[in-house]
Amino acid sequence: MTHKASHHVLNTSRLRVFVSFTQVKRLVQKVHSPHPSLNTSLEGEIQAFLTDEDLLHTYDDLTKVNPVTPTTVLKCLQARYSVKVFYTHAGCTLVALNPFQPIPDLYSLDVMKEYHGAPQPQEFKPHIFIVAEEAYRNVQGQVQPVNQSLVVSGESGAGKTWTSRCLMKYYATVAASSSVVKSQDIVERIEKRVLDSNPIMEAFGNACTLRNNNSSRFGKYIQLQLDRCQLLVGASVQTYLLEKTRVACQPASERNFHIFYQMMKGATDEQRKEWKMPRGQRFVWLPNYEKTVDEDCFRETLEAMVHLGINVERQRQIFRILAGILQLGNVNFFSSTDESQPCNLDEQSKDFLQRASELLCVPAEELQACLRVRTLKAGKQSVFKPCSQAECSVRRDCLAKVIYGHLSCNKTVLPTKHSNGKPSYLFVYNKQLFEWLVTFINKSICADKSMWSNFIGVLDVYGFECFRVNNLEQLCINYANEKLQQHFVAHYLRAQQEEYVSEGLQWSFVKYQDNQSCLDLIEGSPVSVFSLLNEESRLNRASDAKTLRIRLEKELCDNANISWDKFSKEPHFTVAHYAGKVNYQIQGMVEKNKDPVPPELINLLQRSDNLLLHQIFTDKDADNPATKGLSKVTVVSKFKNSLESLMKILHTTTPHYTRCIKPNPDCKPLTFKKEEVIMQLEACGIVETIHISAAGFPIRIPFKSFLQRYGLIAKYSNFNSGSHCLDVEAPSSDVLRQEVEKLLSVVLQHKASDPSHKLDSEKHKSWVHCGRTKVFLTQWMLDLLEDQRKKILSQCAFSIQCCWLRYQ
Ligand code: AOV
Ligand code: MG
Repeated sequence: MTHKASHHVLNTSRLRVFVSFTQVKRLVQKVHSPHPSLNTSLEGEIQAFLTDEDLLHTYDDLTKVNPVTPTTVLKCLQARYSVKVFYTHAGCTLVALNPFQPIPDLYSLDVMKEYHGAPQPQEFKPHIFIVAEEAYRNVQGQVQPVNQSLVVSGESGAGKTWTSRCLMKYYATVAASSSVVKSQDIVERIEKRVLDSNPIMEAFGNACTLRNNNSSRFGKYIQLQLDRCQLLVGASVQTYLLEKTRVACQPASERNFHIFYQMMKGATDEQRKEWKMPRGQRFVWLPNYEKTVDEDCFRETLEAMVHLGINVERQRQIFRILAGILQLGNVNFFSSTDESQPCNLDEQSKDFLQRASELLCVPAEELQACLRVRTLKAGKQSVFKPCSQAECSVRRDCLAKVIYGHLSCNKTVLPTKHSNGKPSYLFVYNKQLFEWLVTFINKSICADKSMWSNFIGVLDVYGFECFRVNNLEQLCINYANEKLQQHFVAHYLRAQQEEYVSEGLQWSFVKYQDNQSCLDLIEGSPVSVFSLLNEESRLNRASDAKTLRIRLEKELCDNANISWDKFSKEPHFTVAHYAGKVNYQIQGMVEKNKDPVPPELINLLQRSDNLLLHQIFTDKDADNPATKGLSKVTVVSKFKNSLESLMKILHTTTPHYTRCIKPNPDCKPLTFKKEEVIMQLEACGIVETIHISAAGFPIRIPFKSFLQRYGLIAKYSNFNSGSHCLDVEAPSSDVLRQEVEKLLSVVLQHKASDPSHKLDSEKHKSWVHCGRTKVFLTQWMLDLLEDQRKKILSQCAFSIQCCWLRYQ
């Protein structure tokens, strides 16, 4: 064949031919908009004429892209995005591209039913509902029931919270039980309550940031509790480190938590009066008030509160507290000319302080005194020392944070090492208005342990963040993302490869990026960023930022993940995270880690006439640091411990990973920026995942369990000359292995006899492999086995019925 300019070279995996350009164009158009009269064989022929590039958008699994490189994967995702296909499998993970625009009917009830009802949902177009359904079917596992975790990851604004909501809606629909819960005279179906927990938690825990208008400022792991019939009977929520500094300090161009804006925008005239918020009143702690975001929906939050049983009186107490916080933000202090005297307040500030005191139900003079004067105890005597202007502002902010962040008492017990070497237990308090709500929500939706047998957990944490200025909050957020990445690497990449080798499978190792050294840098022992930060927090030095910077540089210089810009004036350090480099400011980090609360403030709040405030701050427990004042446990220690418990739970479940990708930094609808996407693909190791998955077997079942479940196929199958009973109790792995191989050959023979399926007997080796102790299967092979098992069971049921009728 000679090459002519007017002809086009088509290179497909199936054939390589020369055809005229117009011919190709016509065919391509036909495939892209198939005509009803186009019969399938013609469609098949056309497919054969198309280049790999033309077909890219049809690859529903990235493992089909050939060769798998970051560029080909990127092209495939881009091609799919351009035809509005947002989900693509990447072997064992699902990649979800954010459309940044509602897509009609993508998540409708009918679509849910379709995926739920399908015998093989995997054969349908990739969708988050496939992941949901797979986990749902896995709970009543092929081998044994097992808890499932749906881990949704991705950077800020990628779509994690959206995806988690979709997952929860799916289960609330397909696993709906008829159970109702009654509290506070409200009878509500449990599914509704579970879903209603979202708007409340998002109102109090989400905010508009530079990266996402509805950015989660806390992490959450929600366990959906299922009974033996697989019905949703309850749920429980665990939350992680709320970024409470946002209450009193919002980064430039960002906003405070949604709830404050919802109140301001949705209040009735009567409420405005009660909350002392006249129309037009501006609050310092409500920046970017003009910006409208979809989440400013007060009505929805209120309705959800009612459904969950937060009665009107409780709601009143909550909103008065929130209004009090806002008033506090407008109080300014001015240095006194006489240093021995407390700072002054101008008339306006006095007015706001008065309003705050009324809303928080504490005496105004005492509130003023607490903010301006420090009480020092010297033996039995008290010495009073006026605070500087800066100290007064810190105290004001601290009061706001302690209220928003310490309004509930949620006690966790953590094992610690006692000085005598024996473990002792330390009480850690996560007290937050938010936590109070979470505790309340849990009471409202959690089922009794006797009612549920398994759970499906949905994990949605804050995504990786890199701002111009990053501090302790970003360090914690990015550390959480490192932990999740490690779980992913350990679970899918490392474990899979190691198991192949130990089971004797032919396997060439795929190199992947292990983030252990970054985690060692952050949390390792004996020396790490966290350990040095904790030590500096304990030592209480005046020049903490400077000494911390010197110590970090000296003691962590061996770790390649940390670096410094020698010319920077501000003390800082740079960490090379798996998702990119982040520069952290050291100034203020030690103080944030200590999170100190002046005892005078706690003392004041204990005397509040607001029942909710009073109740929390007068907790009788002697160990309660809210009542004692200073908490000895640092922020990073608490966070590390809570993440470790999360990891323990994740390790006991079967994980399903969804990687959300943010296709452009400006959250523009249907806009795909290659540079943005490729960075995310590389950071999360998607290419390595595809390499391993393409050659891998996601399902592995020990020989004995395999024979116990599928042995009946060999016994009852027509393909077995003379029914063959498999020896499940065979003593050695070798014998069991032979039995498994026999069974597999029966299954494949059976399939080969099916005229609608062409079976390449050589190819079956790529679907199944017997290791030393386990069978390794692709999803396709597992579905085939399940299918045959089901058929045999229904045949058996039919025969039994016939026998019974005859017997009658
Ligand atoms: P995140 O949870 O990953 O960020 P979100 O789930 O809040 O991100 O998604 C950001 C925004 O993208 C949402 O508010 C929606 O407007 C839009 N979006 C996401 N997924 C979809 C979808 N499938 N269809 C339509 N719009 C979508 V952060 O919480 O910041 O890490 O801390
Ligand atoms: Mg989120």
